[in-house]
Amino acid sequence: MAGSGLELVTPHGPAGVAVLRFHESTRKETLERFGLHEVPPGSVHLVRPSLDGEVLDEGLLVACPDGSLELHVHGSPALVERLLVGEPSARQSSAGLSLEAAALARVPEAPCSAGARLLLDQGRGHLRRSLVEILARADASQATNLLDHWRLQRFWLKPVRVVLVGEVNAGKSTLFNLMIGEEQALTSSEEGTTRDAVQGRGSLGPWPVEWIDTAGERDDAPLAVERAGQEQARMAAAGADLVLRLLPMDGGQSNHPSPSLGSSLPSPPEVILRSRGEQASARRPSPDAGVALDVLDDPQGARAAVARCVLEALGLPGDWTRTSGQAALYDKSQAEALAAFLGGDSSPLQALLDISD
Ligand SMILES: Nc1nc2c(ncn2[C@@H]2O[C@H](COP(=O)(O)OP(=O)(O)OP(=O)(O)O)[C@@H](O)[C@H]2O)c(=O)[nH]1
Ligand SMILES: [Mg+2]
Repeated sequence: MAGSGLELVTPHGPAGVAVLRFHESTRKETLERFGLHEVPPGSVHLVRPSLDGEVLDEGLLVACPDGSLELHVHGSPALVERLLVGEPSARQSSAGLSLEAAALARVPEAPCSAGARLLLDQGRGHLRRSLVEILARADASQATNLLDHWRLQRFWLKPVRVVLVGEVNAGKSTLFNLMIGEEQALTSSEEGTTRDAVQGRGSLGPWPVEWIDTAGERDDAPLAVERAGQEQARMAAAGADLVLRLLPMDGGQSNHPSPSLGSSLPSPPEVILRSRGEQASARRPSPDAGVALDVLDDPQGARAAVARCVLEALGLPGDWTRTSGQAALYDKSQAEALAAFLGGDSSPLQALLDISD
């Protein structure tokens, strides 16, 4: 696995425990993948590695003093192989690839057809031509235009990640099922029904969305498994693009701690929603206490209200198309290189262009 950023440290073959090491250079994306931000050296975190939406196992992520991260999982060869083969940087490492080849390598991963078309265009050299022009003419407005579009179109390449949090029984799983359009999560009037985070794919207008339902919050969770689920919910929320906090109409606290896990990075934006909206006329909370949803009696209205909240909070238009054959950024490193160019340093941009087929 040399060069892919992930290697098996323990011997191949059946074992009690397998240890996989993520190279220091992939630290940031690895932490994001597990819903974590910065973690102190020597710390250990419970994680659930997943592939294409399926949770593969429960494991421990260890932050090593040298900056690398180790994943300790059960040593089943089948599991280890899936982790190695499925590792995103192993499948689509863009290191050493030209702008065109790296774009084409990502097409199978695109979460929507608009994203696939965007990548195919860059495979035909549109981004290269635009970046060459930007450098030759010191064209700040073309650079700014590409960056403005990246802010939106990045969600065609990696879905918007929306995490539902809130106290037990608030109606998170009911809302989750509504937003993905199927009964994937278990719902019940019993508190503490959801114990593991559940992921499901949906879309809002042109934007693919990864919805994540989580274990509810309560101070006196009786079982360790529920407390682990609550910790997992905090980790998922910290890695979200948007957190939706669901509170019942007739109560609930909106002042829970932010999900930053003590990181110095900013917390994701959070929007308050109120379930059991049918009680709104009887007990109307203050106008700034959140958008009321009547999920059971008016699912369509509730869905539309949540869609509006999400799009507005993230500044995403409800309708967005792109003319084919246009240049577009498709990786954060390209956006960073353009930002450096606008700040007066063109060397990262030049480095992107230096690799050709
Ligand atoms: N009347 C009414 N009931 C609702 C609404 N949304 C959810 N419920 C009911 O509230 C109960 C709890 O819903 P869940 O979706 O399981 O709640 P949860 O937040 O996922 O609960 P935990 O998994 O225990 O944290 C269920 O009986 C739902 O049918 C709503 O808008 N109105
Ligand atoms: Mg639930």
